[in-house]
Amino acid sequence: MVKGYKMPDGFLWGAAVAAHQLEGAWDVDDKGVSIADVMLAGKHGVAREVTDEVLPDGNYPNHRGIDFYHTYPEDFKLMKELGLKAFRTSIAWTRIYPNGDDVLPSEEGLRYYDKMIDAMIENDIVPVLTLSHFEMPLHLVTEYGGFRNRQVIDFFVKFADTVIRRYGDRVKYWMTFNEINNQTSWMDPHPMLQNSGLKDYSEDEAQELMYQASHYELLASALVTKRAHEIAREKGCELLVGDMIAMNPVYPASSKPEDILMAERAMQTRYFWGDVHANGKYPNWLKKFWAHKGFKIDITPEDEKILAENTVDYVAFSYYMSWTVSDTGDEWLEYDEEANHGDNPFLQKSDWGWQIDPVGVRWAMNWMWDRWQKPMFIVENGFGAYDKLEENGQVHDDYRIAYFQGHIESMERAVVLDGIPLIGYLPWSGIDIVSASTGEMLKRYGFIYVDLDDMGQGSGKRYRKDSFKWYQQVIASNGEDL
Ligand code: BGP
Repeated sequence: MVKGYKMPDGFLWGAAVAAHQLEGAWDVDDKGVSIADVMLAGKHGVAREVTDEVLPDGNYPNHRGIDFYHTYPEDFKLMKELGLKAFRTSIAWTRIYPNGDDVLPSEEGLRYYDKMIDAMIENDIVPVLTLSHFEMPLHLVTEYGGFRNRQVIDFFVKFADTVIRRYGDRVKYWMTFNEINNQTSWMDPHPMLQNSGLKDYSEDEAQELMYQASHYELLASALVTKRAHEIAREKGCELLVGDMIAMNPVYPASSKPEDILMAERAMQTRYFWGDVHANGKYPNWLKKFWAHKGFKIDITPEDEKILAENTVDYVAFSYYMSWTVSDTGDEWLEYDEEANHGDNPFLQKSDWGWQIDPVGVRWAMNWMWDRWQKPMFIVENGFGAYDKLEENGQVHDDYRIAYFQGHIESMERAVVLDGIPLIGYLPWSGIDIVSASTGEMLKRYGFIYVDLDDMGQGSGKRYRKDSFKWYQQVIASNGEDL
């Protein structure tokens, strides 16, 4: 056993998931089709394909998920046994507004999340909600072009207003867009932009569209923060809105000054979304870069005012791995994940090639704190692996325990030794769910094993892995026994 540091009282130990990766029930009740519902399964090393309609013989693992839509009452009992104090999930926008531009919300959809939230609270679990976790109604993409269209901001704010008003008395922690910065690979854009035929554009055109859509998302995020604060005043409750950033520290490949400069620009490029969210303005280097590329981004003075006046209450982030870059000789330091990335000789990788770097958690938390000065919330961290269910129903996932030991230890040092305020730690994913990037079920992250394979075959039965007992003891000791 590793000796850790105790976390402050009230620290939220928990777990995190996302609606489209576990609920299943993709077309029941009033639900409309979301962009996640038209993503086919990939497999190890093969990315998921995106269509713009549901194909009759398509393989859509998230159509079934782990059937959490129906099983959540039992699953939350297991989470309580695990000792979770908080649970992060997302609201499927299409259960509330099936097409996104509907006049009225679905009462059936609203009632569903009423029950789910109540079930968490009955099990002494604090709900943490993401408004858009890689999801939006497909109709908004096919009819309006997704977030490339300013009009879509209003639909998102309306959706947010509806659910924050409805659940605000019971849910204090909200996040707008999951991993908003995961759209820096221009040709493999964020799901917000998918189905928009971006592959027909040149790399520069796609990049410009990505920046434009990002601006509208950032504006939507600021307007939701504003609205949530108004609702909190009206209702006399506390509502906190955070952004959600995928944090991958980018290190220089060597101590060569050019590599160090490139790594810093990679960090600036990956995290300007955080600058806007937390500091309320775009960095100068980015405006210069847009001008250099000839990009014309629609940002009005009124937009800038909204961004400046409505910064986030906290910075939520996911952390899985770090990256390494080297210089390309480009004077403008244009960062290109494909061209600049290399392996870090000091780190091991997971089966999916993700570099395992516990120390990076402490590095990243210090980097973000110095830059943004907002309380932080780790809302994802975990180890995707192939697990084996033994005949006696046990799963020996010591590799997952080792991953968590290292990462939690590093997080605790950032809190206790460096003095960084941290609201909680919500590892991904508590229970096995469908992988977002590959569509596999066999890339497992949970403390609870779910007996389903990539084709959705299996009993669906839940089993406690070895890591379940281990995490129980971490929570019970408030982080001291790792
Ligand atoms: C994050 C996403 C999650 C989750 C996780 C693990 O990027 O926010 O939705 O899935 O990564 O990734 P994957 O499922 O692709 O292994």
